[in-house]
Amino acid sequence: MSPPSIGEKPRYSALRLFLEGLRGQKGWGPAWRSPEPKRRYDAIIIGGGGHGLSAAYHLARDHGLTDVLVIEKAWLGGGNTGRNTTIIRSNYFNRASQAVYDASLKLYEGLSRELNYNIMFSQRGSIELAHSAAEMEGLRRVVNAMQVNGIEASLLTRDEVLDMVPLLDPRRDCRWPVAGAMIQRRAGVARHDAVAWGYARAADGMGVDIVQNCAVSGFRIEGGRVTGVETPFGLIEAKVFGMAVAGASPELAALAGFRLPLLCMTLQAMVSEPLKPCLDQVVASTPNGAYVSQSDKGELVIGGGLEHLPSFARRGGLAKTREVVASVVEMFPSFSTLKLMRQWGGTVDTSPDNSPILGPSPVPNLFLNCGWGTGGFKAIPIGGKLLAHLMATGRHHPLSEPFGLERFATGRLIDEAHAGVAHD
Ligand code: FAD
Ligand code: PYC
Repeated sequence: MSPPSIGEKPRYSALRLFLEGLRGQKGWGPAWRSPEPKRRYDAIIIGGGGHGLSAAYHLARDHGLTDVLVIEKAWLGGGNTGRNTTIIRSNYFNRASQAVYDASLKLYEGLSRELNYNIMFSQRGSIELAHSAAEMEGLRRVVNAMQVNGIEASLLTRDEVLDMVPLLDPRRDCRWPVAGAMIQRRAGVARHDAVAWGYARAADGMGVDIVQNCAVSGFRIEGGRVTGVETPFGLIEAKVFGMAVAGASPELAALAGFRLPLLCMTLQAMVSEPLKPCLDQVVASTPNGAYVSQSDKGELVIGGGLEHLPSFARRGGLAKTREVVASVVEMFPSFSTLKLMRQWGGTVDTSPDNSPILGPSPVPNLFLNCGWGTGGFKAIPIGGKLLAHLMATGRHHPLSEPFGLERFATGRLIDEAHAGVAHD
């Protein structure tokens, strides 16, 4: 059986997998092309992370715009998309945020099938712990706010939590006693690289060009509009541009002549040596500043809060690593014997209200998708869809309307500082 040509939906997948196994997996072709870019496109997206690739996919699929180029400085998904701890949930406080994140969660639920690419979405539930009656009251407010808007979430008693997560320290007099929790059962984790690769393959299949190792180093602006971007291949022109570059957003904005209200900081994560399955949910404690889940390989995937220093170093500091490990071990004493295997960081673009920026930039045909900070992996499906809508129509989709840049002037902020462990 010959390998499917690029973009062709592989049929007979199980048979193909079996046959490839017999011949040592030698028949797989690249999942997307690596074309030399043309001089001119209808649309250019800067940034080949999840949001940029999802936007390219939606431009082609939802709007029939296939003369599209994605330009990536390094490798696809090598930014925060490939560095995050993959938590997908929609337990946010404001109605506008809940609408965006829950639309994204729903898209994730069908994504493996839609892209014909296994993103390994595991809806194992996300538990947010409370350690006191006052913290329980805070969680009750979030659960109420979600239920009012028709989004599933519920409270767990102390006994229910300890039943579900037996490795938590059950003592009432320990440093972080369990008082109860909030659970969103539809929440979970997915394979981050697969999300980027799945979107890349699907977009490529519809004719989108993807170019890696190609940094945008400048904008050509004529008559107040962007007409092209400077790249190692020279100037590449287009009618409309989208920017989805996360931690590089302030730098790119400066090249286009405007400023963004974003601070870039390091968020780190780490994994332990692999263990037999022992933790069935994602467990987070915002008060304690740590969270943990178990990967399919068995490693504990651990993270904590931001390093509150502006930085572009994609490596967390030892002080924060220690703090996070201590927090996890205080909650799960039996994890204290584990070895830490790897630690890394990503540059996250945090906005003043911990909500993303989606909308037109001050340059009319350049549209923004940024400011997701510590929480944008869960939003990749919807973030791309909303950027594509902006680029194709020049107008907001109703879901992105509240997230425009102008909210920092009007004061209509969407405060999500307490929407999770790394969100403040
Ligand atoms: P990126 O994936 O960073 O993609 C941007 C791309 O733009 C990069 O590939 C970069 O190389 C490229 N680029 C930059 N400059 C240029 C240029 N000049 N020219 C061309 N290309 C350029 N979110 C969650 O929802 N759940 C989590 O559990 C979670 N955990 C996290 C844990 C850590 C440690 C980190 C760092 C982040 C975490 N996040 C989480 C946040 C999430 O990873 C990001 O919000 C999300 O991945 C952003 O996706 P993106 O596509 O916008 O950015
Ligand atoms: O968005 O759920 C999240 C998250 C947890 C840690 C970092 N981001």
